[in-house]
Amino acid sequence: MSLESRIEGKISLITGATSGIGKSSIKELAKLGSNVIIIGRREDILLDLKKEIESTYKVKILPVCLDIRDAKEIEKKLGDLPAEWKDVDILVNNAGLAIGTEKAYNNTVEEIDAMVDTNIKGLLYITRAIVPQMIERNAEGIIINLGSVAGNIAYGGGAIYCGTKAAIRFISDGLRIDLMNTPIRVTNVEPGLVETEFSIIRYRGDKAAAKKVYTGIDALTPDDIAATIAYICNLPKNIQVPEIILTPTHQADGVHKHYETN
Ligand code: NDP
Ligand code: 8X3
Repeated sequence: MSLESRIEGKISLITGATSGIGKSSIKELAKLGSNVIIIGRREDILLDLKKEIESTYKVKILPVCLDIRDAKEIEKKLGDLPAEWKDVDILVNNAGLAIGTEKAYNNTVEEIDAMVDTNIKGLLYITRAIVPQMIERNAEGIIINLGSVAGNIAYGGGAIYCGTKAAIRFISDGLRIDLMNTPIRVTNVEPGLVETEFSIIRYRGDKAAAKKVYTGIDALTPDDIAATIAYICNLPKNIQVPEIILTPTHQADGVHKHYETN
């Protein structure tokens, strides 16, 4: 291991680990020697990732297939973790999604529920399942929440998604205050455009429309965000990064983007 690691042997838990930023984050944390609990709904991908990461890095991976909207399933599966996996030190609340680009009042009830229940309630359910044991152990825990530039400025066609990311901003800020008297640090990571499956889901499977979002702007990669997450997790224990905004060079904020057309 060339980079000095402060998280070697620690346990990380990443939600939304089957794709994009979450998937890249497994590798970056494993590179630093952290064992990782990986959560998502697609079990086949979780099992493939376990094989791939364990054969590449000297770490253990524990796949936990669950839907973070289901509070009972979270309590059961995280409550039943094997003893050697119970002491989670690093929590990456990454799972999230946007559906559609229509006006907020035209989203279906199912779509509204999917965004609010995953992005806000799921993050809170996971947080309440993990943080108390960090406090009990007086652990130098780290909580990384995936917010977005969309949480800092609203745009039309994204009101619900932007609202959920604004909620994450305030949840992160409040949680940081709640944990001020502990060694636990809380960071809200707020990326701009990152090329992942995110837009395929937003455009309901229309891959051409999704590709257009990232064409002509040199978008961020999931590895860019994962490297930043690993950097924050590996900082000395006296340094907290309350929030970090990362955008592609040609994006100024959640609204202002410059696309090359040629
Ligand atoms: P992806 O669509 O590539 O990945 C999303 C992940 O979330 C998948 O692993 C998916 O796994 C998981 N997930 C979704 N719903 C659930 C659920 N109910 N229970 C468990 N897991 C779930 O997107 P990104 O990697 O781009 O997004 C990751 C985070 O980053 C999100 O919170 C997103 O809002 C945020 N973000 C993304 C940006 C971007 O431009 N891409 C920019 C700013 C923030 P599975 O389907 O297996 O359950
Ligand atoms: C995702 C980035 O610009 O699509 O959070 O809102 S954006």
